Amino acid sequence: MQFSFDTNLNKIAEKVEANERLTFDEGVELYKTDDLNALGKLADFVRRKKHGKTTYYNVNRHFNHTNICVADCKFCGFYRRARQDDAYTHSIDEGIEIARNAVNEGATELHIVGGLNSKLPFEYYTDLFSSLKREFPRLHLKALTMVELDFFARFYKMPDEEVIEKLKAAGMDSCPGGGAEIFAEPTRSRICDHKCDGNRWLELAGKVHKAGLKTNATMLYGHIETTEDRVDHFVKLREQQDKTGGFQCFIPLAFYPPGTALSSLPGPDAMLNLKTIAVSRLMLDNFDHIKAYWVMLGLPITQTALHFGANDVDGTITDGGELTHAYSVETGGERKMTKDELISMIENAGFEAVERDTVYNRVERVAA
Ligand code: V47
Repeated sequence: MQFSFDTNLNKIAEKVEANERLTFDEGVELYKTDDLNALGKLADFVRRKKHGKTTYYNVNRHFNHTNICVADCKFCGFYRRARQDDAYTHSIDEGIEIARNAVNEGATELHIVGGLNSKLPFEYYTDLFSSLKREFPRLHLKALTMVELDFFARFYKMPDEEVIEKLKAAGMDSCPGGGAEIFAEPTRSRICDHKCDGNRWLELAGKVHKAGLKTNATMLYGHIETTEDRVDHFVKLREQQDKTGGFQCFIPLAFYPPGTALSSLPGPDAMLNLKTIAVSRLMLDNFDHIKAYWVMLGLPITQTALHFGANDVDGTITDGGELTHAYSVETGGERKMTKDELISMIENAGFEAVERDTVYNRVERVAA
C-alpha cells in the first residue's frame, strides 16, 4: 500500500524530527500543503513528545465586567456604545456574586475581560480585584488583555509599569491572551484601527512577564488575513517568547462573523482550523501549550485538533460570559460544558484528561 506524504514537506519533517526551528517560509509551506494528514502527523509528533497523551482542561468562569467600548473593532459583536440600551457595566457586588457561583461550582479561575470603557475610573479595577481576592483568596484572577493595559496607561496617564504593579498588587494573577488579533499591517489596521498595534501588544506582554506574571497569546484568524499574516504572527510571538519567556499558551481564535461588521465573510472552514492548530504547534517551538478552544471550534473539530498538536481545550467556561456568547459557535445549543462532559470529550478522542489550574499545575480534588 502506498501512503501519501507531500514530498515538499520532507525537509521540514526532517527539521521537526531534529528539533530545529522552522523559518517563516517553511511556515507558509506548511499552510499551503493539501496533505492534511502529513501536517497533522508532524504536529502530533511534537505534541506527543512534549505531553504524551495528556490533555488539559480547567474549571473556570468568564466575567465580562463591561461591554462599553470605544475601540470599534470590525470583528467584534460584543461591544456597545455607552448610550445604547443594552450597554452594561457590572458593579463590584455583581462581580462577587458571579465569582461566588463559580467558586461554588468548583472554579479555580475567573477570566476577566471587558471593553475599553472611558466612563470607569482606574479604581474600579483595583477595587474589583481586591474585593474578589478578599472574598475568594484562592480564586486565580486571569484578567485584562494587553489592549486594556495599553488603554489604562494612556487614558489614566500612568507608566505601563505602574499600571501593571497596581493591578498586580490588587490581585491580578495573570493575563489572558486576547487583543492580539493579527499583528501584521495593513490587516490589523483594517480590522481594528482604534486599538494598540502589534508591537505595542508585544511590548506590554514583555513588561507583564518582567513583572513576574504569566500571560497567554491568541490570534484571530479566518477573516481578511493572509497566510503570510498568520505566519508572521507566529514568528513575532516566538521572538517575544525568546526574550521574556512568559507566554504559557497559544490560542488560535476562529473568527465567528454573525453580528459583526464583517458578517458577510464565511469564517474559517475545518481545513483552516486544523491547519492553524498544527502550524502553530510547529512554528511556536518555545510555547508549551496549544489550546483548541472548544467554544469556538465546536466539539468534533476540538477532538480532531487534539490529534493535530493541541494539548488543552480550555474549560467549563461560559455562564456569565457575554463576550463568549457574542461569538461562540453552536455546539449542539450548548455554550457551557460540565467537567464530566469535558473529560468524556477528551477521553473519547483517545487522550488522558488532566485538570489544571491557570498556571498548569495539576489540580487534585478530594472526593466529596
Ligand atoms: O481579543 C472577538 C476574539 C478575543 C470575535 O487567554 C472573536 O486563555 C471570534 O482572548 N469571533 C477574546 N473571536 C477572547 C480571548 C480568549 C478566549 C479564551 C481563552 C483565552 C485565554 C483568551 O476574542 C478577542 C478577539 O480576538 N473575538 N470577536 C469573533 N467575532
